[in-house]
Amino acid sequence: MARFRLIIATTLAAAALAGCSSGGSPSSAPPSGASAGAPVGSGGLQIAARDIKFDRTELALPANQPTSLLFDNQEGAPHNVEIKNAAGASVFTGEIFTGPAQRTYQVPALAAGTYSFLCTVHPDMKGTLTAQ
Ligand SMILES: [Cu+2]
Repeated sequence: MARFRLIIATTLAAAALAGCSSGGSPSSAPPSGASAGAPVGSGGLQIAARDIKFDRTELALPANQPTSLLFDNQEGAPHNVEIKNAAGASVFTGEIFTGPAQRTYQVPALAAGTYSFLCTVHPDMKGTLTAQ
C-alpha cells in the first residue's frame, strides 16, 4: 500500500506542476481527498490490522445473509479475523496470512445479535461485531 500511495502522490504532484506551468487556470483544479477512507463498494465491509491491532473495535454487518469482509493486513505479522458468538463458540475463522496483503473473507449468514471478533494468532486483538 505504501508503494501505491507513493504513486498517487507522485501523480498528484505532477498534475499540480502541470497546472502551474500551463498558466494556472483556477477552474481546472482537481478535487482532492475524494478517495481517502472511502468504502470499497456498496455494502463493503472492511477491517485492517497494523501494529498488532485492528483499526477498529466495532464491526456491523447485515444479519441473515452472507457478507464479504475485506481484511487488510498491513504488516509482516500473521493475522486473521475469527468471529465468535455470545457463547464463545467460533462461527467463522478467516485464513491466517502474513502481510502486507489483503484477503476477502466470505462470512456466512449470522443471526441477528452481538458477536466478538478477534485475531486467532493474537487474542488481544479483538472487538465487537453486531449483526443487525
Ligand atoms: Cu494477529
